[in-house]
Amino acid sequence: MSKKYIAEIVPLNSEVIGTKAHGKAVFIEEGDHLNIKIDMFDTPANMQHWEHFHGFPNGEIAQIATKEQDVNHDGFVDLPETEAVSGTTMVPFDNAPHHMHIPSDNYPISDDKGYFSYEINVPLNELQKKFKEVFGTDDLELDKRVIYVHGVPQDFKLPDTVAGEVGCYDTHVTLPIAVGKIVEVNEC
Ligand SMILES: [Cu+2]
Repeated sequence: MSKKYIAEIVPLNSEVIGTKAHGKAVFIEEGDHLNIKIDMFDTPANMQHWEHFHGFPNGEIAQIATKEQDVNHDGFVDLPETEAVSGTTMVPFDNAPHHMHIPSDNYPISDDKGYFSYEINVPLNELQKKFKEVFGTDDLELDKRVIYVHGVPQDFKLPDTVAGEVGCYDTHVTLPIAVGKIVEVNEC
């Protein structure tokens, strides 16, 4: 039996970045594969966008961040500020989600209209095995997760109060631009 999940992805930080990134994700778990399709519109154009699901390893249900999470009131909800409601970065939607290698240049690139379409078929048991190594459980619990899309251009002026460097990647790469709650849908 297959399982299907979707996420309606809504803008975050749009007032300050000047574009309302939005889109949709569809996850279909069937047999030994997880098929993932993400379509994004109106993201900052012509650049790579990190995207992942985030969540709480303890099974708490993640919620999407809103303006409320801008606890230092600098106008930006940065990556560390999302953690209170959304948990931690878990699985990347890059060219190999089952490797769970977060900092990389293997994420999708938006076109000159800010659109990108991402699709991948992930070997589910490999992803579950890696997920267990990192988080101690092989249950992805997609219905308790949220999806984030990140990234503004390097020349975009971000205040020094914006945090969230990951490895050698700076806050332009990790700034959240859109977020969506993943929900299971019953198709019968
Ligand atoms: Cu993320």
